[in-house]
Amino acid sequence: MEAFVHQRIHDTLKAAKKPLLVCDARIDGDSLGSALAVADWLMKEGKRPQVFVVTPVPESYRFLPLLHLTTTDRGVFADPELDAIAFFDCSREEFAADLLKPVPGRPVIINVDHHDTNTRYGDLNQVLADAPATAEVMYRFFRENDIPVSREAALCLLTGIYFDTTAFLNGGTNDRAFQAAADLVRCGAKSSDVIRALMLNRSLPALRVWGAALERLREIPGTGWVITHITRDDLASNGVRDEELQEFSDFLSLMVDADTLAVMREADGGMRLSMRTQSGDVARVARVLSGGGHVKAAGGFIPSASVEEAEIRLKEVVEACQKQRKSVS
Ligand SMILES: [Mn+2]
Repeated sequence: MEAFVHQRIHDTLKAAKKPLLVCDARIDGDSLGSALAVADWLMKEGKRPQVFVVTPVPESYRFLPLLHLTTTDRGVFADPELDAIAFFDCSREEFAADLLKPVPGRPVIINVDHHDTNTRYGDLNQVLADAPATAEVMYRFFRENDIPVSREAALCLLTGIYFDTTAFLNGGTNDRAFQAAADLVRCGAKSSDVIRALMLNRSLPALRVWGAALERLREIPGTGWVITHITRDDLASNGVRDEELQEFSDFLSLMVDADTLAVMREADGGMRLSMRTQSGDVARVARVLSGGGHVKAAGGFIPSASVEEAEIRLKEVVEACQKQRKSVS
């Protein structure tokens, strides 16, 4: 089935006169890398695909090729000539549905992802929950369809795999991540370029915000969870953009001697929650808190709450989930 879907997606994109590639609402190395790798192939097929991004591509991804194909113009969805729209790493159906509202024709909707919470909203769905990254799904797409992987496409796909596995450190890292990465390095992707750009080059102000969050680390009593928070003021007073903190919870989960941790960030209308676990299941907690994700890495949202209120609400949900789990096992 997997190979069959890869072929169908290949045939659809190859036949498309006006394909549109879409990155997730929160641009990250995985959705962007996957879309740009496909863009690289389609360019070589003589097409000029557009890559839709909700917000401008963050500075840290400037090393990627083909960024001139990206657009933040929602008008691209109103083009009557669109005949294929491919979503990469977009697990939330509402996000896709909202973007698709102005589409006039009936393009084929392609949905490539690795989040188990993905509802398979496309006409063609390649959702592989055991894949370490959507970029790894796309790596197999290239191999399955005998598409040559250019140096540029290899760099894009390796970026996706590095991003989602936090450079092979987090719980989502598996043999497939290493296998794909080895092959992509053979195709010319430079591993050190990706690591430096994505993982290491932190600005001093961003590290100061990390410092503030490290100082606030505390346990949620009786749950085994460790929590911290980042305020709007942390970002504003240091002149740090939200995107510079993207991997903070991944790094923290590697450093802190606790099974599960949560980072709360003040956001519009409430607290955004990023959770990581070694042996638990944060996807369950995320589902209760209007979020989603993977068993070991998930996110949620607690509306109109202060730090203290959000922490109380999180504790309630964690305890309820732990109780449920005990009664099941
Ligand atoms: Mn991903």
